[in-house]
Amino acid sequence: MPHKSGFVNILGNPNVGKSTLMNMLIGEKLSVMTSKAQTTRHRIMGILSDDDYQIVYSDTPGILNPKYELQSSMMRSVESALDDADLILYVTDVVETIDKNEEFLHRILDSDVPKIIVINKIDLSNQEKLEELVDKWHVIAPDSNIIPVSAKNKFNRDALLNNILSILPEGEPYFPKDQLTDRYERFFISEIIRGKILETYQKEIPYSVEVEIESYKEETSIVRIGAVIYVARDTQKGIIIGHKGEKLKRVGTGARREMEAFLAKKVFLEMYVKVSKDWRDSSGMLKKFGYI
Ligand SMILES: Nc1nc2c(ncn2[C@@H]2O[C@H](COP(=O)(O)OP(=O)(O)OP(=O)(O)O)[C@@H](O)[C@H]2O)c(=O)[nH]1
Ligand SMILES: [Mg+2]
Repeated sequence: MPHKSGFVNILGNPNVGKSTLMNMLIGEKLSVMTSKAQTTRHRIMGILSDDDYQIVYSDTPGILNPKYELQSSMMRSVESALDDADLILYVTDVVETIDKNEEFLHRILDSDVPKIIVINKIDLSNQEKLEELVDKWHVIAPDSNIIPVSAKNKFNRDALLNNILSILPEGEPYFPKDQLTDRYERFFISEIIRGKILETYQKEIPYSVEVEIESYKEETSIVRIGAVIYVARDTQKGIIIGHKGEKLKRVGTGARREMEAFLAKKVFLEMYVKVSKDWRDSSGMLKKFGYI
């Protein structure tokens, strides 16, 4: 069998389960998944290799109309994923209405790149409703395959994988076969903390935070990590820390546990909070954080 390889880019509206889907497909918890929209901020590659193929998935931020510079940068990474795809997985779910962000959907449907419509979260639906939804998608995207899945329950993974493989072009691998992603450990460490912040705080806070790993020292039996949590306003600092520092402590404990599982090593984590006024609109700060 000739070797197949290609870029499979995962696109869709916020919160439909793109990151959960990529993690299910590669079998690793790489990309942060939370119940809040706009969890993913960067394009993140997850590579799945076998003897006969290499699939380079890209998880991307959910599609939105940018209101500040950070969101514009998030949308640029979505645009880049439209450009270099061999195959697009357009993820929707059983909850959202089809007309959400129709304009972008039609840009995807009108492009020459092959696409698969992935209907996620079918565990929340029933047979009858799902059939209706699949019928609707057949009308909107007559040239695309439509695969219902439950990324959370790993339901229909094989059907989706086989479909992807049947469309993937022949070619040599792009990356070494044991490579899992294009990002370094530090990135995932900072994402673990950001994920805990998304889970712990409400309203504007999760969207006003960025995490920077200031130091990372690996010793024989422990990894020592120093992290800075940036917020956009003075008042947000107190909210992050919480009464007697309890909230931040909770974030730290949860993050440390997850890091220990990820690194398979004991972790000592130190964090402090810094105000960087309106960093989401500061090109200098966005550059520092790797958005531009
Ligand atoms: N019931 C159910 N929930 C799911 C499924 N897949 C994902 N979710 C949930 O949907 C929410 C969003 O999942 P994410 O994977 O973070 O979604 P996303 O599309 O990456 O979101 P953004 O990065 O914000 O654009 C989380 O609470 C997931 O647990 C599924 O198959 N069934
Ligand atoms: Mg995501």
